[in-house]
Amino acid sequence: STTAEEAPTSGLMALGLKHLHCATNGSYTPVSSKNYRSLPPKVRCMVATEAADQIVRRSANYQSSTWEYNFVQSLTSKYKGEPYTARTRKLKAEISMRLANASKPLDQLELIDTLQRLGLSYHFVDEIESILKSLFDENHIQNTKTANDLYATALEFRLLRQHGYKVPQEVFNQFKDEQGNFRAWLHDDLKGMLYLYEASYLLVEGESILDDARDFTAKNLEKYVKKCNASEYLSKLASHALELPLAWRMLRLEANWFINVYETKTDMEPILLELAKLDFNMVQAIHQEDLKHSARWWKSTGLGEKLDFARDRPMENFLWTVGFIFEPQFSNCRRMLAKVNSLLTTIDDVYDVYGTLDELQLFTDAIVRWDLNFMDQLPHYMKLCFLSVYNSVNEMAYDILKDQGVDILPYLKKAWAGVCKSYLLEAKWYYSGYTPTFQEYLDNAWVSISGPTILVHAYFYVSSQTEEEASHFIEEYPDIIRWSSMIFRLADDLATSSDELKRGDVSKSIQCYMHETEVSEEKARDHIKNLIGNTWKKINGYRFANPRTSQTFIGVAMNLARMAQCMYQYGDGHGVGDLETKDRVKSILIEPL
Ligand code: 0FV
Ligand code: MN
Ligand code: MN
Ligand code: MN
Ligand code: MN
Repeated sequence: STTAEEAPTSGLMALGLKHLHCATNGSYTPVSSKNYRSLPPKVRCMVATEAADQIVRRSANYQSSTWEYNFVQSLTSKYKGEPYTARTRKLKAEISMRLANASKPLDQLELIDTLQRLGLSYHFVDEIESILKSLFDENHIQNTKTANDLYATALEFRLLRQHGYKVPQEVFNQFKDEQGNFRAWLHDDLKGMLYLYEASYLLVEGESILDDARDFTAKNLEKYVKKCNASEYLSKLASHALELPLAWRMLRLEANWFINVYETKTDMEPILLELAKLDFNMVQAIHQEDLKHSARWWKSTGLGEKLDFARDRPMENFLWTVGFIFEPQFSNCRRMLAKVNSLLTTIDDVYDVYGTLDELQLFTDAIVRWDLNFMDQLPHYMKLCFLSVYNSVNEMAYDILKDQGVDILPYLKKAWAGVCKSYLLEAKWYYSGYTPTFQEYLDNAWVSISGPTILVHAYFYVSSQTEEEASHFIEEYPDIIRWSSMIFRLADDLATSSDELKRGDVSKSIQCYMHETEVSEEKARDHIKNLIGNTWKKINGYRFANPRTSQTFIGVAMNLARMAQCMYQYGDGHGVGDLETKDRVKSILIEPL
């Protein structure tokens, strides 16, 4: 695999240039220096050989934070304490009874589905597990004659697969005719079609029945959505599903959306709605405290004020953590990950926007050695970055050492060294005007998106393990880390690479693919979208193949991919922050239901 040390250092480095910097705003600045002639045409930069204080650096012109510090600190919620916990206890007990006493499996499955969509299933983990296990053990889905009921089959299939039971895709063969086409009468079964569509996203590589099912249902649902009354319950679910399937959606946002839709359902159950709203608001109250804590920490670092070139995004960085893991008991994990996200966002801008290649090399060395002695070589702004990473990460390692008796510092250091080396390699590519092959790019880019760094930190905060288990698991990053980071990377490139290239940045997946295959940008984007779909199949496969791996951790890894698809659904929701992100912050973190 590619490492920073092997990075191409030809081009500029060979010219012996000390400082090479792009003009601000990514605008083209003609350079008269005679050294310019041998630069690759893609590098449109200004050469500054004079003193360091005359360096002209790139700028991303990021807007300042949308959210005032004082506003964040003023957030409060009344959904705390006894009257609310007592009420939820009562409602939960009633719903548990219902789960146990439902007379037919289909009733149980429908209740489980509704609980999941309302964001409530984490309260009923054991009950749901035992229901699904017994349905799986008795081979219910194949023994029941549900030949006419696509809806029931698809629902059971999806729920079982979501919970790690690999029921065979062949259960859908009964809905196909002799030619292998889905039967004609299914076109009128909209509910069945919708449920088959959602179920088809639980596929693994090579499952062509499910691939076909997705194409077939997508096509028909699209027709349906166009001609139907958009306010109907089923229409709402269908157009929502076509936009992004359930399996790819960020859990909290989906719960918030579904609670509002469920309220309009004619035969909705008030007890479920009441618990859903109450629980959402109580969880939001906990998230608000985590957010306030994270924002205070970010302010205390001073990085947002001192580093003008970098994104100042405490709210967005925290929102990601709610996407990664929302359950109330994981406050520590969210607070820790908000720090990791903020440090990564800042340092990513150091490498992509502000730093000179010489500086970046020094910074990478300091991180790789994890050595304070390297500090005095760094420019002032990098001292701030280095020491804040060094202190924060050492403190995280200390927390785990104290609480679990395991020394995780080697793994955390390795994760930071890895991401910084991958950042440096991209910087070298950029400054030398080099366009990597698509594969060469991806081999580095799943690391440079920061997914592995985030997930390594998360791993130790969501599952407790012995030193041996930990080293075994994390020594070679398990595939799930690679796949979910890959989705993160591809989703990010789809949304951010246009701006990145305008201001001056390395070619991203779309450009590398276009360069290599000479296809149009549209074709390249389609290719990337397909790749995202295929990578999800690998994630699904990983889950079925590794039932003993911490399910919480696998959940976080999947949520990383989901959160990326959410954040970049309509553009750069992280960097530009005031798109849909603003509404999402409001509905998840600010406004109770
Ligand atoms: C994405 O920005 C970004 F901010 C990252 C990867 C760092 C922090 C991660 C989280 C907040 C979850 P950008 O598009 O600039 O990333 P690349 O890798 O394309 O430079
Ligand atoms: Mn700033
Ligand atoms: Mn960047
Ligand atoms: Mn970057
Ligand atoms: Mn990007």
